[in-house]
Amino acid sequence: GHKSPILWFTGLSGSGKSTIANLLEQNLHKYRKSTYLLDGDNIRHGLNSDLSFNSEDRKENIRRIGEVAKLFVDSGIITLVSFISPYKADRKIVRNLVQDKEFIEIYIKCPLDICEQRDPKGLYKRARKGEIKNFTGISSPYEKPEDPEIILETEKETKETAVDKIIKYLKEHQYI
Ligand code: GGZ
Repeated sequence: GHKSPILWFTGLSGSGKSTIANLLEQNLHKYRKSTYLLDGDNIRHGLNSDLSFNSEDRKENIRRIGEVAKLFVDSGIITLVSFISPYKADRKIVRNLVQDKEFIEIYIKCPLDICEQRDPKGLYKRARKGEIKNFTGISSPYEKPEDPEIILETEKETKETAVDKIIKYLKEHQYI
């Protein structure tokens, strides 16, 4: 089988990245796999607490996260990474940091209007009022992945179905 991969989740705020990544992590533990989840809670509040949401800082955010994810992969841990990561070029840079089969891009696809309706933290509402600048989808771009390994459509499928699809992929490609 393959070495431990980076499972790179990308998508809009409110698309469901963290929900699916968390559920996937629980599921992988049933397969007795070691995992680690990098997300806003443990990175944006710590290592990257000096970074904002302008394009330059988002680029640096993803660069550092990529380097950290690479270290985890070297240690043999399945590394789940959940950030908007809006720029194609930045995701490409991370992909090129590791071996071919070690980067699995998972596009959490969900229309902006649905993400905006969900608005679990009220951030879209604040962005529309201009209280948050550079908000992805509103006042800052999101560049869709062109050729992701996996696409999950969270307005059409449950989180359980989405996780099952990832598990199926990992089995078929002999990661688990
Ligand atoms: C987008 C923002 C912003 C702006 C704060 N734009 O839904 P959330 O709250 O929990 O997830 C979003 C998170 C995005 O941080 P990332 O590190 O994933 O972004 S990136 O990969 O682009 O660097 C959102 C919150 O932070 N948030 N301000 N302006 N999301």
